[in-house]
Amino acid sequence: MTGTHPTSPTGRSRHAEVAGAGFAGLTVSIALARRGWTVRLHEQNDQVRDFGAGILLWRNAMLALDVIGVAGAIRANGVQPGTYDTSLNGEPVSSELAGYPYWAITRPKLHALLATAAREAGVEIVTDSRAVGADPAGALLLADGARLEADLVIGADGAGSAVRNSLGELTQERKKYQDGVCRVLIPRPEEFQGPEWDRVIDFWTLEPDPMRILFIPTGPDTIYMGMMATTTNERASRIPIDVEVWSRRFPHLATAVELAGRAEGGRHDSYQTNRVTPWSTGRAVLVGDAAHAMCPALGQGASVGIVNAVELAHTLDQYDDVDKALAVWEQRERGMTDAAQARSAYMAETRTLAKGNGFTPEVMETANFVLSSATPEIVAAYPVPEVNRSW
Ligand code: 5PR
Repeated sequence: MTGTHPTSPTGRSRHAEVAGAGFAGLTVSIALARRGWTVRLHEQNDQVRDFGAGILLWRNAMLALDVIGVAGAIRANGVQPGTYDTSLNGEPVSSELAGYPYWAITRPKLHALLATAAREAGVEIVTDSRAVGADPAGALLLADGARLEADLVIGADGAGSAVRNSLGELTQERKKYQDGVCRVLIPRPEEFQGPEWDRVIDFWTLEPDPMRILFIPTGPDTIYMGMMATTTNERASRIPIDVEVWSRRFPHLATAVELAGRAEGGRHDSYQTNRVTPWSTGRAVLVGDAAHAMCPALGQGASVGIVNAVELAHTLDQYDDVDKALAVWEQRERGMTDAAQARSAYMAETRTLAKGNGFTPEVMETANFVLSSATPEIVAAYPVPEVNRSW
Protein backbone atom coordinates (compact mmCIF):
# COMPACT_ATOMS: atom_id res chain seq x y z
CA MET A 1 0.00 0.00 0.00
CA THR A 2 1.38 3.38 -0.92
CA GLY A 3 -1.36 5.98 -0.44
CA THR A 4 -2.28 8.53 -3.07
CA HIS A 5 0.11 8.76 -5.99
CA PRO A 6 -1.19 9.99 -9.31
CA THR A 7 1.90 8.87 -11.15
CA SER A 8 3.29 5.47 -11.97
CA PRO A 9 6.58 4.27 -10.41
CA THR A 10 8.33 5.79 -13.42
CA GLY A 11 6.97 9.20 -12.46
CA ARG A 12 4.75 9.75 -15.49
CA SER A 13 1.01 10.06 -15.33
CA ARG A 14 -0.74 6.77 -15.89
CA HIS A 15 -3.01 6.51 -18.93
CA ALA A 16 -6.32 4.68 -19.48
CA GLU A 17 -8.28 4.00 -22.66
CA VAL A 18 -11.94 3.33 -21.90
CA ALA A 19 -14.54 1.82 -24.26
CA GLY A 20 -18.13 2.97 -23.72
CA ALA A 21 -19.51 6.24 -22.33
CA GLY A 22 -22.41 4.74 -20.39
CA PHE A 23 -22.78 5.10 -16.64
CA ALA A 24 -19.93 2.73 -15.73
CA GLY A 25 -17.54 4.09 -18.39
CA LEU A 26 -18.13 7.72 -17.43
CA THR A 27 -17.82 6.90 -13.74
CA VAL A 28 -14.53 5.02 -14.01
CA SER A 29 -13.16 7.77 -16.27
CA ILE A 30 -14.04 10.52 -13.79
CA ALA A 31 -12.66 8.51 -10.87
CA LEU A 32 -9.33 7.86 -12.61
CA ALA A 33 -8.97 11.42 -13.96
CA ARG A 34 -9.57 12.84 -10.48
CA ARG A 35 -6.73 10.64 -9.25
CA GLY A 36 -4.29 12.02 -11.80
CA TRP A 37 -4.66 9.58 -14.68
CA THR A 38 -5.02 10.78 -18.24
CA VAL A 39 -8.17 9.19 -19.65
CA ARG A 40 -9.55 8.86 -23.16
CA LEU A 41 -13.13 7.63 -23.35
CA HIS A 42 -14.53 6.20 -26.60
CA GLU A 43 -18.23 6.30 -27.47
CA GLN A 44 -19.46 4.49 -30.59
CA ASN A 45 -22.50 6.78 -30.99
CA ASP A 46 -22.19 10.23 -32.48
CA GLN A 47 -23.43 11.84 -29.26
CA VAL A 48 -22.69 11.47 -25.58
CA ARG A 49 -26.16 10.93 -24.17
CA ASP A 50 -28.47 8.35 -22.68
CA PHE A 51 -31.67 7.24 -24.37
CA GLY A 52 -33.21 5.54 -21.34
CA ALA A 53 -36.01 6.49 -18.94
CA GLY A 54 -35.45 6.62 -15.17
CA ILE A 55 -33.32 4.99 -12.53
CA LEU A 56 -33.05 4.42 -8.79
CA LEU A 57 -29.64 5.08 -7.29
CA TRP A 58 -29.33 3.15 -4.06
CA ARG A 59 -27.15 4.12 -1.12
CA ASN A 60 -24.18 2.15 -2.48
CA ALA A 61 -24.25 4.18 -5.71
CA MET A 62 -24.70 7.45 -3.81
CA LEU A 63 -21.57 6.73 -1.76
CA ALA A 64 -19.66 6.04 -4.97
CA LEU A 65 -20.99 9.16 -6.68
CA ASP A 66 -20.10 11.19 -3.60
CA VAL A 67 -16.50 9.90 -3.78
CA ILE A 68 -16.27 11.35 -7.32
CA GLY A 69 -18.05 14.61 -6.40
CA VAL A 70 -21.29 14.05 -8.34
CA ALA A 71 -23.73 13.12 -5.55
CA GLY A 72 -24.68 16.71 -4.65
CA ALA A 73 -25.95 17.32 -8.18
CA ILE A 74 -27.90 14.05 -8.09
CA ARG A 75 -29.59 15.01 -4.82
CA ALA A 76 -30.39 18.48 -6.20
CA ASN A 77 -31.81 17.15 -9.48
CA GLY A 78 -33.46 13.94 -8.30
CA VAL A 79 -36.17 12.83 -5.90
CA GLN A 80 -35.62 11.02 -2.61
CA PRO A 81 -38.62 8.68 -2.44
CA GLY A 82 -40.51 9.02 0.84
CA THR A 83 -41.38 5.32 0.90
CA TYR A 84 -41.38 2.25 -1.37
CA ASP A 85 -44.98 1.05 -1.44
CA THR A 86 -46.25 -2.19 -2.89
CA SER A 87 -49.76 -2.94 -4.06
CA LEU A 88 -51.15 -6.25 -5.31
CA ASN A 89 -54.38 -6.35 -7.34
CA GLY A 90 -55.11 -2.78 -6.29
CA GLU A 91 -54.71 -3.52 -2.55
CA PRO A 92 -51.82 -1.98 -0.61
CA VAL A 93 -49.62 -4.67 0.93
CA SER A 94 -46.61 -2.81 2.32
CA SER A 95 -44.84 0.50 2.74
CA GLU A 96 -41.09 0.22 3.22
CA LEU A 97 -37.79 2.12 3.25
CA ALA A 98 -39.06 5.32 4.92
CA GLY A 99 -36.12 7.72 5.13
CA TYR A 100 -33.75 5.39 3.28
CA PRO A 101 -31.01 7.37 1.46
CA TYR A 102 -31.71 6.59 -2.19
CA TRP A 103 -32.60 8.84 -5.10
CA ALA A 104 -34.60 8.60 -8.32
CA ILE A 105 -33.54 10.58 -11.37
CA THR A 106 -34.03 10.43 -15.12
CA ARG A 107 -31.35 8.54 -17.00
CA PRO A 108 -30.67 11.40 -19.45
CA LYS A 109 -30.12 13.75 -16.47
CA LEU A 110 -27.80 11.33 -14.66
CA HIS A 111 -25.88 10.82 -17.86
CA ALA A 112 -25.56 14.57 -18.52
CA LEU A 113 -24.29 15.17 -14.96
CA LEU A 114 -21.67 12.44 -15.36
CA ALA A 115 -20.61 13.71 -18.81
CA THR A 116 -20.15 17.24 -17.42
CA ALA A 117 -18.13 15.91 -14.48
CA ALA A 118 -15.98 13.85 -16.87
CA ARG A 119 -15.15 16.90 -18.99
CA GLU A 120 -14.42 18.96 -15.87
CA ALA A 121 -12.07 16.23 -14.64
CA GLY A 122 -10.17 16.42 -17.94
CA VAL A 123 -11.43 13.22 -19.56
CA GLU A 124 -11.09 13.31 -23.35
CA ILE A 125 -14.34 12.00 -24.83
CA VAL A 126 -14.22 10.78 -28.44
CA THR A 127 -17.52 10.08 -30.23
CA ASP A 128 -18.01 7.89 -33.33
CA SER A 129 -15.24 5.72 -31.94
CA ARG A 130 -16.06 2.02 -31.71
CA ALA A 131 -13.94 -0.42 -29.79
CA VAL A 132 -13.66 -3.93 -31.23
CA GLY A 133 -11.33 -5.50 -28.72
CA ALA A 134 -8.45 -5.23 -26.31
CA ASP A 135 -4.94 -6.61 -26.08
CA PRO A 136 -4.14 -7.74 -22.52
CA ALA A 137 -0.63 -6.36 -23.08
CA GLY A 138 -2.26 -2.93 -22.77
CA ALA A 139 -3.97 -1.67 -25.94
CA LEU A 140 -7.49 -0.81 -27.04
CA LEU A 141 -8.37 -1.84 -30.58
CA LEU A 142 -10.76 0.33 -32.58
CA ALA A 143 -12.98 -0.44 -35.57
CA ASP A 144 -10.93 1.98 -37.70
CA GLY A 145 -7.84 -0.18 -37.10
CA ALA A 146 -6.22 2.04 -34.47
CA ARG A 147 -4.30 0.40 -31.63
CA LEU A 148 -4.15 2.68 -28.59
CA GLU A 149 -1.66 1.75 -25.89
CA ALA A 150 -2.41 2.35 -22.25
CA ASP A 151 -1.43 1.36 -18.72
CA LEU A 152 -4.99 0.10 -18.41
CA VAL A 153 -7.68 -0.69 -20.99
CA ILE A 154 -11.24 -0.68 -19.68
CA GLY A 155 -14.19 -2.37 -21.37
CA ALA A 156 -17.31 -0.50 -20.25
CA ASP A 157 -19.11 -1.38 -23.45
CA GLY A 158 -22.24 -2.97 -22.04
CA ALA A 159 -23.82 -6.42 -21.89
CA GLY A 160 -22.79 -7.19 -25.48
CA SER A 161 -19.19 -6.05 -24.82
CA ALA A 162 -16.87 -6.41 -27.82
CA VAL A 163 -13.89 -5.85 -25.51
CA ARG A 164 -14.95 -8.81 -23.36
CA ASN A 165 -15.70 -11.03 -26.34
CA SER A 166 -12.20 -10.40 -27.69
CA LEU A 167 -10.57 -11.69 -24.50
CA GLY A 168 -10.57 -15.49 -24.62
CA GLU A 169 -9.11 -15.68 -21.10
CA LEU A 170 -12.40 -14.48 -19.66
CA THR A 171 -15.20 -17.02 -19.42
CA GLN A 172 -18.81 -15.97 -19.47
CA GLU A 173 -22.13 -17.55 -18.64
CA ARG A 174 -25.24 -15.88 -20.00
CA LYS A 175 -28.80 -16.57 -18.96
CA LYS A 176 -32.13 -15.19 -20.17
CA TYR A 177 -35.32 -14.98 -18.13
CA GLN A 178 -39.01 -14.97 -18.95
CA ASP A 179 -39.69 -11.36 -17.96
CA GLY A 180 -39.03 -8.13 -19.77
CA VAL A 181 -39.73 -4.49 -19.06
CA CYS A 182 -40.91 -1.51 -21.10
CA ARG A 183 -39.38 1.62 -19.63
CA VAL A 184 -40.81 5.04 -20.37
CA LEU A 185 -40.62 8.55 -19.02
CA ILE A 186 -43.90 10.46 -18.89
CA PRO A 187 -44.72 14.09 -18.10
CA ARG A 188 -45.95 14.17 -14.49
CA PRO A 189 -49.75 14.55 -14.53
CA GLU A 190 -51.63 16.96 -12.24
CA GLU A 191 -53.08 14.11 -10.17
CA PHE A 192 -49.58 12.92 -9.20
CA GLN A 193 -48.18 16.33 -8.26
CA GLY A 194 -47.30 17.13 -4.66
CA PRO A 195 -44.83 15.70 -2.15
CA GLU A 196 -47.19 12.87 -1.12
CA TRP A 197 -46.54 11.38 -4.57
CA ASP A 198 -42.76 11.54 -4.16
CA ARG A 199 -42.64 7.82 -3.43
CA VAL A 200 -42.09 4.62 -5.36
CA ILE A 201 -45.25 2.58 -5.91
CA ASP A 202 -44.91 -0.95 -7.21
CA PHE A 203 -48.30 -1.93 -8.67
CA TRP A 204 -48.46 -5.71 -9.18
CA THR A 205 -51.01 -7.99 -10.76
CA LEU A 206 -50.31 -11.71 -11.23
CA GLU A 207 -53.49 -13.02 -12.92
CA PRO A 208 -53.95 -14.23 -15.56
CA ASP A 209 -50.27 -13.44 -16.09
CA PRO A 210 -47.86 -11.08 -14.29
CA MET A 211 -48.09 -7.45 -15.33
CA ARG A 212 -46.70 -4.76 -13.13
CA ILE A 213 -46.16 -1.01 -13.19
CA LEU A 214 -43.30 0.38 -11.17
CA PHE A 215 -44.12 4.04 -10.67
CA ILE A 216 -41.17 6.29 -9.79
CA PRO A 217 -41.31 10.11 -9.71
CA THR A 218 -37.97 11.37 -11.05
CA GLY A 219 -38.50 15.13 -10.65
CA PRO A 220 -41.24 17.78 -10.56
CA ASP A 221 -42.01 17.21 -14.23
CA THR A 222 -41.36 13.53 -14.88
CA ILE A 223 -42.36 10.03 -13.79
CA TYR A 224 -40.49 6.87 -14.74
CA MET A 225 -42.70 3.88 -15.41
CA GLY A 226 -41.19 0.40 -15.51
CA MET A 227 -43.87 -1.78 -17.12
CA MET A 228 -43.00 -5.42 -16.62
CA ALA A 229 -44.58 -8.46 -18.27
CA THR A 230 -43.54 -11.89 -19.47
CA THR A 231 -42.05 -11.67 -22.96
CA THR A 232 -44.66 -14.23 -24.11
CA ASN A 233 -47.27 -11.52 -23.53
CA GLU A 234 -46.45 -9.80 -26.80
CA ARG A 235 -48.89 -6.93 -26.50
CA ALA A 236 -47.56 -6.01 -23.06
CA SER A 237 -43.96 -6.17 -24.33
CA ARG A 238 -44.37 -3.59 -27.08
CA ILE A 239 -43.02 -0.09 -27.58
CA PRO A 240 -44.94 2.14 -28.02
CA ILE A 241 -46.95 1.03 -24.98
CA ASP A 242 -50.21 -0.73 -25.85
CA VAL A 243 -52.58 1.59 -23.99
CA GLU A 244 -55.55 -0.75 -24.23
CA VAL A 245 -53.87 -3.79 -22.73
CA TRP A 246 -52.18 -1.84 -19.91
CA SER A 247 -55.13 0.37 -18.94
CA ARG A 248 -57.47 -2.63 -18.87
CA ARG A 249 -55.18 -4.20 -16.27
CA PHE A 250 -54.51 -0.93 -14.38
CA PRO A 251 -57.72 1.13 -14.73
CA HIS A 252 -56.81 3.44 -11.83
CA LEU A 253 -53.59 4.42 -13.67
CA ALA A 254 -55.36 5.18 -16.96
CA THR A 255 -54.02 8.76 -17.16
CA ALA A 256 -50.44 7.65 -16.71
CA VAL A 257 -50.86 4.74 -19.14
CA GLU A 258 -52.29 7.12 -21.79
CA LEU A 259 -49.21 9.29 -21.41
CA ALA A 260 -46.96 6.22 -21.56
CA GLY A 261 -48.59 5.33 -24.89
CA ARG A 262 -47.55 8.70 -26.29
CA ALA A 263 -44.06 8.74 -24.73
CA GLU A 264 -41.11 8.94 -27.07
CA GLY A 265 -37.83 7.20 -26.45
CA GLY A 266 -39.23 4.24 -24.52
CA ARG A 267 -37.50 0.89 -24.77
CA HIS A 268 -38.12 -2.77 -24.02
CA ASP A 269 -35.45 -5.04 -22.57
CA SER A 270 -35.71 -8.66 -21.54
CA TYR A 271 -34.08 -9.74 -18.30
CA GLN A 272 -30.67 -11.34 -18.61
CA THR A 273 -27.58 -12.10 -16.62
CA ASN A 274 -24.00 -12.46 -17.74
CA ARG A 275 -21.42 -13.65 -15.29
CA VAL A 276 -17.78 -13.24 -16.30
CA THR A 277 -14.76 -14.74 -14.55
CA PRO A 278 -12.33 -13.21 -13.94
CA TRP A 279 -13.05 -9.54 -14.64
CA SER A 280 -9.58 -8.79 -15.94
CA THR A 281 -6.64 -10.25 -17.79
CA GLY A 282 -3.28 -8.52 -17.97
CA ARG A 283 -3.95 -4.83 -18.47
CA ALA A 284 -7.52 -5.22 -19.71
CA VAL A 285 -10.46 -5.01 -17.30
CA LEU A 286 -14.25 -4.92 -17.54
CA VAL A 287 -16.65 -2.70 -15.60
CA GLY A 288 -20.45 -2.44 -15.55
CA ASP A 289 -22.76 -4.62 -17.63
CA ALA A 290 -19.82 -5.94 -19.66
CA ALA A 291 -18.74 -7.76 -16.48
CA HIS A 292 -21.98 -8.39 -14.61
CA ALA A 293 -25.28 -7.53 -16.31
CA MET A 294 -28.07 -8.55 -13.98
CA CYS A 295 -31.86 -8.77 -13.77
CA PRO A 296 -33.31 -5.41 -12.75
CA ALA A 297 -35.40 -6.89 -9.91
CA LEU A 298 -33.19 -5.25 -7.25
CA GLY A 299 -32.86 -2.05 -9.28
CA GLN A 300 -29.10 -2.50 -8.79
CA GLY A 301 -27.66 -3.04 -12.28
CA ALA A 302 -26.26 0.46 -12.75
CA SER A 303 -25.56 1.03 -9.05
CA VAL A 304 -23.27 -1.99 -8.78
CA GLY A 305 -21.47 -0.93 -11.97
CA ILE A 306 -20.95 2.58 -10.56
CA VAL A 307 -19.68 1.17 -7.25
CA ASN A 308 -17.19 -1.17 -8.91
CA ALA A 309 -15.96 1.60 -11.22
CA VAL A 310 -15.15 3.94 -8.32
CA GLU A 311 -13.61 1.12 -6.31
CA LEU A 312 -11.40 0.18 -9.26
CA ALA A 313 -9.86 3.67 -9.43
CA HIS A 314 -9.39 3.72 -5.67
CA THR A 315 -7.68 0.33 -5.58
CA LEU A 316 -5.38 1.28 -8.49
CA ASP A 317 -4.39 4.26 -6.40
CA GLN A 318 -3.47 2.06 -3.47
CA TYR A 319 -1.07 -0.24 -5.35
CA ASP A 320 1.75 0.57 -7.74
CA ASP A 321 1.35 -2.78 -9.40
CA VAL A 322 -1.67 -2.96 -11.76
CA ASP A 323 -1.88 -6.78 -11.50
CA LYS A 324 -2.00 -6.62 -7.73
CA ALA A 325 -4.57 -3.79 -7.76
CA LEU A 326 -6.85 -5.68 -10.16
CA ALA A 327 -6.69 -8.80 -8.01
CA VAL A 328 -7.43 -6.91 -4.78
CA TRP A 329 -10.27 -4.98 -6.46
CA GLU A 330 -11.96 -8.10 -7.76
CA GLN A 331 -11.65 -9.74 -4.37
CA ARG A 332 -13.30 -6.74 -2.70
CA GLU A 333 -16.22 -6.48 -5.12
CA ARG A 334 -16.83 -10.01 -6.37
CA GLY A 335 -18.82 -11.39 -3.43
CA MET A 336 -21.22 -8.45 -3.31
CA THR A 337 -21.64 -8.48 -7.10
CA ASP A 338 -22.22 -12.24 -7.41
CA ALA A 339 -24.77 -12.06 -4.58
CA ALA A 340 -26.61 -9.17 -6.28
CA GLN A 341 -26.76 -11.12 -9.54
CA ALA A 342 -28.01 -14.28 -7.87
CA ARG A 343 -30.53 -12.47 -5.70
CA SER A 344 -31.97 -10.33 -8.48
CA ALA A 345 -32.38 -13.44 -10.65
CA TYR A 346 -34.12 -15.26 -7.80
CA MET A 347 -36.42 -12.31 -7.17
CA ALA A 348 -37.28 -12.02 -10.84
CA GLU A 349 -38.01 -15.74 -11.15
CA THR A 350 -40.11 -16.01 -8.00
CA ARG A 351 -41.60 -12.48 -8.15
CA THR A 352 -41.15 -12.16 -4.40
CA LEU A 353 -41.58 -8.36 -4.60
CA ALA A 354 -45.28 -8.80 -5.48
CA LYS A 355 -45.99 -10.06 -1.98
CA GLY A 356 -44.70 -6.85 -0.40
CA ASN A 357 -42.22 -6.48 2.46
CA GLY A 358 -39.54 -7.49 -0.02
CA PHE A 359 -36.70 -5.37 1.35
CA THR A 360 -35.33 -7.89 3.81
CA PRO A 361 -31.84 -7.53 5.32
CA GLU A 362 -30.45 -9.91 2.65
CA VAL A 363 -32.03 -7.90 -0.15
CA MET A 364 -30.67 -4.66 1.32
CA GLU A 365 -27.14 -6.06 1.53
CA THR A 366 -26.25 -4.67 -1.91
CA ALA A 367 -27.76 -1.25 -1.20
CA ASN A 368 -26.00 -1.10 2.18
CA PHE A 369 -22.58 -2.17 0.82
CA VAL A 370 -19.90 0.18 2.14
CA LEU A 371 -17.17 1.05 -0.32
CA SER A 372 -13.51 0.96 0.71
CA SER A 373 -13.14 4.28 -1.17
CA ALA A 374 -15.84 6.07 0.88
CA THR A 375 -14.47 8.19 3.73
CA PRO A 376 -16.19 8.03 7.15
CA GLU A 377 -17.59 11.53 6.44
CA ILE A 378 -19.21 10.36 3.20
CA VAL A 379 -20.63 7.24 4.85
CA ALA A 380 -22.04 9.36 7.70
CA ALA A 381 -23.79 11.66 5.23
CA TYR A 382 -26.05 8.74 4.17
CA PRO A 383 -27.39 7.36 7.45
CA VAL A 384 -29.45 4.20 7.19
CA PRO A 385 -32.60 4.61 9.31
CA GLU A 386 -32.83 2.19 12.24
CA VAL A 387 -35.92 0.57 10.77
CA ASN A 388 -33.96 -0.44 7.65
CA ARG A 389 -31.25 -2.06 9.73
CA SER A 390 -33.19 -4.14 12.20
CA TRP A 391 -35.92 -6.25 10.72
N1 5PR B 1 -36.40 -1.84 -9.67
C1 5PR B 1 -36.19 -0.92 -10.60
C2 5PR B 1 -36.49 -1.19 -11.94
O1 5PR B 1 -36.29 -0.26 -12.87
C3 5PR B 1 -37.00 -2.47 -12.30
C4 5PR B 1 -37.17 -3.41 -11.28
C5 5PR B 1 -36.87 -3.05 -9.98
C6 5PR B 1 -35.67 0.42 -10.22
C7 5PR B 1 -37.37 -2.75 -13.70
O2 5PR B 1 -36.71 -2.03 -14.62
O3 5PR B 1 -38.07 -5.46 -10.59
O4 5PR B 1 -37.57 -5.31 -12.65
C8 5PR B 1 -37.63 -4.80 -11.55
